[in-house]
Amino acid sequence: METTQPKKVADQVAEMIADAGVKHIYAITGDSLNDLTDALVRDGRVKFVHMRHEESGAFAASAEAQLTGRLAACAGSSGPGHVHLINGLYDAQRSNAPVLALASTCASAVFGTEYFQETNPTLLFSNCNVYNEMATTPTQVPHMLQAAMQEAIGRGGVGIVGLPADVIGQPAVASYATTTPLYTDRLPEPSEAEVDAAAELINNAKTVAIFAGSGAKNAADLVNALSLKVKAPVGTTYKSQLELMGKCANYVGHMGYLGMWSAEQAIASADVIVILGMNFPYPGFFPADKKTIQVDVRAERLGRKTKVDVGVRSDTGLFLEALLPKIQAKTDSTFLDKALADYATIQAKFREPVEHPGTKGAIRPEYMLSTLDRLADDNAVFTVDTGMNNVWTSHYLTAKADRRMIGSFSHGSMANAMPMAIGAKFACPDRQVIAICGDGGFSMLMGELLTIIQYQLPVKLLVADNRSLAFVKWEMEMAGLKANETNLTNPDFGKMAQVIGFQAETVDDPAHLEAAMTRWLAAEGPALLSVVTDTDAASFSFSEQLMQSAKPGNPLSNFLPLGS
Ligand SMILES: Cc1ncc(C[n+]2csc(CCOP(=O)(O)OP(=O)(O)O)c2C)c(N)n1
Ligand SMILES: [Mg+2]
Repeated sequence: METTQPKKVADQVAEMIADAGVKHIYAITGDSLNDLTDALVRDGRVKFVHMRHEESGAFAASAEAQLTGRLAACAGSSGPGHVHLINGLYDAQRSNAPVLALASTCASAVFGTEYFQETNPTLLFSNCNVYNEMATTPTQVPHMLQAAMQEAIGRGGVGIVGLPADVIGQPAVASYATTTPLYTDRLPEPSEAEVDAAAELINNAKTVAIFAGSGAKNAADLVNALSLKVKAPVGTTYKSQLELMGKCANYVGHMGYLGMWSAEQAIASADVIVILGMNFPYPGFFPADKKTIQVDVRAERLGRKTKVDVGVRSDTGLFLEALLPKIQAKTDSTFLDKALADYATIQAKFREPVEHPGTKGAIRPEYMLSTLDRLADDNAVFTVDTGMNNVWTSHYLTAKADRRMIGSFSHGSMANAMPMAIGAKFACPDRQVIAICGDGGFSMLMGELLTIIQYQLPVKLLVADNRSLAFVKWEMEMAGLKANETNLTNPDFGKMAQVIGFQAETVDDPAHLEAAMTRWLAAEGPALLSVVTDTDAASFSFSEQLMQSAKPGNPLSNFLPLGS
């Protein structure tokens, strides 16, 4: 029996998301969102984080959800307010981050009249959601909100509810749907027949290689056990490398667009490939003439990136627990030794730009990242902008005790690092949170510097000031084009941040980098370090030939430091 209560729809929404365990909603208030803002503040359980750009709010919610595994929320007001959410929501959806997005919009009475700020959120967000509906009556709101939250949690993605201005202020309609969303710990198990089929392939193979994605992060010890038992090299995605490399003795690098040839060659030449919990965004990296086992909690992902011989819908850990007793140990380590030696060759090459850290005005970014790797906390959370920083972080960040790295790994957006650091710091106030920003990405959502100051968030911003869209410059050069329209004219970011209230400095001399970084990491409040890096640095490891033939000034690969 549904009864009308005096409280407003806005109160009901605020209560429901608080009951669902949402801790923060990242948003900018305005017009039709004002009732909700008021209700959230009166309820007091969900903190309203006042961002400077709604896109950043979606990125922040995505980061919080990825770090905690729990629902996070963002909101945008009518028209342009929620239109701004879209890029961050695409990222959350592609990252399987459970995010609730509330899009308030004009009154339902004026839909379709070209009313001021009229947009249709259901159409707008149609390609980046696990649930996407608009309530036009108060009765619908609890049902739609419950469904959006449960879908976001259950399927991992973005649940969207459109809230028109005339609905949000009306009396709420009580409903069973206001129950708290359910998190379920029960994970899918493999069938015995599937495990037997996988075991048979592995036992009959001379050589096996493992490719593990983020879906294997909670089973890293078991991945390691399998790799030790069958002498299999372990490759990862870029996204999962910090989660697995520290626990897998046979780690041979990450694979993908910017990957390492050690991992690619191992996977290309093994008799059997075991793919665990991965959905990296590239096809074409797996040889079709080999036998492949793929394990994923989501059945819909099986066979998406390569031909699969044994497809298993299962949690990786439960699969490996069932598999390991059925596996015969292998004794010949020739294949593994080659892959480990290849990885060691790459690691040795990576030392070159670290030992020759550049010149004044052109600090090698590899040196910057390797210094950061030494100095950052063992449980630091890194957020990484899209661009050359993906190359440097993938080469130089190491796992330590419990580090995490979050980026826009599937959607590939610029400007994600600073807003994600805001969400990460709210989610994990006790951990060191470091945003590794490109100068292009940093300046794209630079208003969030003010959010950081407004909340006095002790996040650490590292800006790689290479005065260019260096990644795109490299793309153009690779394609034989002239690198047009890639230069950036920047201010002294350190001085600029000081004016805003950051403990900040700019360092342009490699000799001073370590001391500056130590001061920056020791800062108690918001801190920014701008590093003037070598705009031409390009040390790639995706091709053995390219890496071995690298030379100074070669735009495709200049591993050897200029002037050495
Ligand atoms: C929102 C968005 N716009 C454009 C691109 C295309 N793009 C990818 S990387 C990149 C350059 C990034 O420059 P910067 O942040 O300075 O990083 P750098 O590569 O110089 O280290 C661009 C323009 C993108 N991925 N996302
Ligand atoms: Mg740049």
